[in-house]
Amino acid sequence: MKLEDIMSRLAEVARSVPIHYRDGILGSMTTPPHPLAKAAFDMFQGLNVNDEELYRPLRELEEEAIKELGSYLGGSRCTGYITSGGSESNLAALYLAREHGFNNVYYTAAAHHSITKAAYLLRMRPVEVKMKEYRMDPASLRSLCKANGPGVVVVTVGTTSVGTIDPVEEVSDVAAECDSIVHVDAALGGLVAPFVYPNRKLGFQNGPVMSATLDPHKLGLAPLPAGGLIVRDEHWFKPLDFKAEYYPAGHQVGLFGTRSGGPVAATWAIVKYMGRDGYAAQAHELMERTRYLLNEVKGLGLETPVDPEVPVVCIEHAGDDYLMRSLAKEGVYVYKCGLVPGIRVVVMPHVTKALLDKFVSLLREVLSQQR
Ligand code: 0PR
Repeated sequence: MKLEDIMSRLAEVARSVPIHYRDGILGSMTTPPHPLAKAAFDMFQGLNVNDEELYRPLRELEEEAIKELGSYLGGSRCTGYITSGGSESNLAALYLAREHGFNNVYYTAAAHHSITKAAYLLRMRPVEVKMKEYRMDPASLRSLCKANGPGVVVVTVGTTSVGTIDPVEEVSDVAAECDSIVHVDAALGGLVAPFVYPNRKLGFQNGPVMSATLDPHKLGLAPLPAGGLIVRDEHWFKPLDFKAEYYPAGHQVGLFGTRSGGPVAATWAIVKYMGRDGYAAQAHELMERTRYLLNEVKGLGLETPVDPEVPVVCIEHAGDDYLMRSLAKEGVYVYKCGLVPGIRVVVMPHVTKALLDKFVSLLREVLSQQR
């Protein structure tokens, strides 16, 4: 194929799909990456972090970035690695739990589907815990773990469907009673909740919490793919350090093989640039916009199943599929909530008040046509 034909086909595809900076992407947990993160990504994209003999300094950047992210969740000696996303982090976390002897996976219906997927892949036993107001019910966990025995309890800080936070402290207390451990899925909420609710202990401050998921490619402003698996300490991480004779260093880190230095360098650069203060300011701004949207939604006579604690707004509606498709025709893209009938908006950094206003007025129009 000729270069110009290749370029024109690529341009055609780019025009035919929605792109954040041009269109109304309101339901996705992705956002345009920061230019600094993109530059760092490009510098190291072609190098394999897993070749530690050659690229040890990249692994050091990775460990620094993980330590910083871990500190937001109350960790002080954290290790881990940059994964391809929340799904890999959750899979790796459950794998660690299993290797340390925990076979039951306690989760709620609001947990991300990557949890039940991981339990299935790892042949672990999923045990569904009841919820109260879309949050894990510690009393239900207590009776289930007394009946089924120890396991890994998965709590979510910022649920995918409705934006709630499981009661991490109470759940950790119950987990301790049951000789169980806790994995915190803070894929999205990890860069919001610690700053907006500084008095809550959402992570490693709780003894049974051994691992957490926190994704740089969601609110971290890193390019895709960049997930974060954060582990309490070296001992817990050990099963992810695999022997690999053919590598000069003789071992490799993580569930998969070659790992690009791009996501690692990008994450390190943006985490150092934003830091605790930068992410805190972003979190407060996003929650402010979230409250604005909640108010507008109420103004339309619509409801949310619960008040969200992170920037995820589920707007209840029985005709969610119709709403989603009608909005998409007008260039505004939302998702369905999943857990309850309704449409979901994620207030990501590119989702400005102007974009929210456009969404609300379109929604008003679509609803009036439906009536
Ligand atoms: N944990 C939680 C709490 C999540 O919300 C997600 C993603 C994951 C884990 C898995 O992360 P990865 O997708 O990085 O593996 N939830 C997003 C969502 O449902 C996934 C997504 C993102 C879907 C962008 C579509 C999309 O365009 O919104």
